[in-house]
Amino acid sequence: MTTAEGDAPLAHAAARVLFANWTGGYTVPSRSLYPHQWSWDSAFIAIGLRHLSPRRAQRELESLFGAQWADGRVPHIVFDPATPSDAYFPGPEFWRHSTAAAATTGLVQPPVHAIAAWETYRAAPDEARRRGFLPRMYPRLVAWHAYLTRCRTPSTGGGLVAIVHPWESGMDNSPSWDAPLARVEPVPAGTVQRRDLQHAPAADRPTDTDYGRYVRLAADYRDLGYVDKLDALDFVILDPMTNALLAAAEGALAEIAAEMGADPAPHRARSAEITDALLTGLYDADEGLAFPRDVRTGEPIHHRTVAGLMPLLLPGIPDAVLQTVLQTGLGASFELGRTALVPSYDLTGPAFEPGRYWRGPGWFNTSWLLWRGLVDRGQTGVAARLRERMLDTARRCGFREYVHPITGEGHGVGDFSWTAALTLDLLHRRT
Ligand code: 9WN
Repeated sequence: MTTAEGDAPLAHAAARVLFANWTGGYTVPSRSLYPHQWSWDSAFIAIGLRHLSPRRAQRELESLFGAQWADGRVPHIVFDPATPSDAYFPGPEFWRHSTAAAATTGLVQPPVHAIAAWETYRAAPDEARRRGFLPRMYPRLVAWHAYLTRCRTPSTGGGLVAIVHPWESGMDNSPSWDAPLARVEPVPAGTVQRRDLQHAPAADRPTDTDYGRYVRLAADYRDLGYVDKLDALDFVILDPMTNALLAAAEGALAEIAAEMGADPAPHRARSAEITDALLTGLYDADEGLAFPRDVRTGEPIHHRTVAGLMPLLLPGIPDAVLQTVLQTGLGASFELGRTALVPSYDLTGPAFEPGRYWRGPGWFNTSWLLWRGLVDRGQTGVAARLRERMLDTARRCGFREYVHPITGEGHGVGDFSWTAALTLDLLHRRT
């Protein structure tokens, strides 16, 4: 796989970011704002890194799974012991948990890892076989998905897995979480140390009140010993992106199992099960997209966000659903392929803010996931347009964390790893 000649400067610039953010065993999302290893970031990073160094991409995932808990969960942050513990808040002292490998948080992030492992393997199968990459990763990936199924499936959730904190959605500040968060008492202002505001403008980041609520929820979960007593937690949500990714990741596990001579059938069956549960429990045919469901109230949360388009990732999506969700994506709320990046929140919605963290800006990872879903579902025309817009934006924004969805103006930090990694992947893969 090679990039076209004219794209060489962009490919080199992306590689420079990934090399600068490589720590020796994994890649930090950002040297300033996020100086540790993040779970779903590492999966996206591996997807790009495999084009530069398949071995580093393998190590990226192996290093994350080296901090996997005994119960199978893959922590959302693995703390770098060499980085001062107050460089990021909440740091290791707050979470109070260490595995044999490192101090970690007790939360998780969306399960993109099996997809990343399969793509990483396919970039250099011989090297991967020599290093025993799949035999090492497969049981760990199985244990990770088993944790979600065993511990995160609420009895009233129709078989879907739940998240217990906005940070677990990856779309931390989404308007979808406003109503469930309103039930949460923020910790007193003085207990939150906003390290993030030293690196990004306050207008791009969550408010102090929301931060106080994030910290309260995390402290409550920690004080329960990170035991998933789903009845005792305030924030328990069935999120469409998490579940669509789990269905797609089970599809990737089926490919990995087949490659290793193991039985792929249980993974295909699980993927189909989650797909059915998502279409029954979260998809709204009249609105043309999926909504999260609040397990505490049993009600859907009617905000139109990019997560609602993620049924496009489902390997077994029925054609009628595919066409409907695609029309929603192309419509006024998301303008898919016509904006700089796919907006994280409805362009016409009441809570739309084009510069604030997950309340409107476009992000490379969610846009890439939709691109990838469209390619896999054979929607190559729309996928090609989306890819062109993403590459234009990457050329102009300096690998920023997120951008104004229409103008492409950069927000958040620069030299952000998954922006660089996914740009590189787009350059290497024609639609
Ligand atoms: C909390 C690292 C992470 C991403 C998330 C993004 C942001 C952290 C924060 O940064 O979250 O996990 O401090 O805001 O929302 O998706 O994984 O890049």
